[in-house]
Amino acid sequence: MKKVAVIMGSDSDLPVVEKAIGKLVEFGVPYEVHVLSAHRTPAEAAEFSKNSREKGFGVIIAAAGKAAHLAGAIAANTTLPVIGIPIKSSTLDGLDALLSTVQMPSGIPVATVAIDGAENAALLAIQILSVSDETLAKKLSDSRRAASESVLEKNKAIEAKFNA
Ligand code: RP5
Repeated sequence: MKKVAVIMGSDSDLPVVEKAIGKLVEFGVPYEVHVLSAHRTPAEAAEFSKNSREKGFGVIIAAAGKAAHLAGAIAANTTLPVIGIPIKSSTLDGLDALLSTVQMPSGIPVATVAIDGAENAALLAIQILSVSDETLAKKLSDSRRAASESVLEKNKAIEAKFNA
């Protein structure tokens, strides 16, 4: 199976990024985690991206806050799918990171999830890998079914309480 690269702009992003790592672990998807910055280590970030396909990665998740150019800078250097997580790490509550991540020019896409949406970033990465992996596809549909059942159970309890 292809690996998922999880890149964050600073180790201060880890508390959010850990939720993506947790999902990858839950689904048994191989991954690597790195701290690389579009601004502080631009050469290393570009180098990693340029070699990512050859190194066995299938998807890259890039998390950054403030003027969050990391996902875009990575996408500029690879044709692998890149998923951006805007991190809420500034006085602007993550809106700065959201716009910096999502507003890519035509030709260089970044699939951007919600501010701090690390879990969805991992799920999207897993869904991309599941296109060519039946076992992963089955795990995803099982997980969706379990989530639905849990909501239906909660609905039953609420209905019993209020709709006598
Ligand atoms: C961004 O700046 C990082 O992704 C982080 O969200 C934010 C703050 O970084 P630190 O100053 O905490 O290292 O590049």
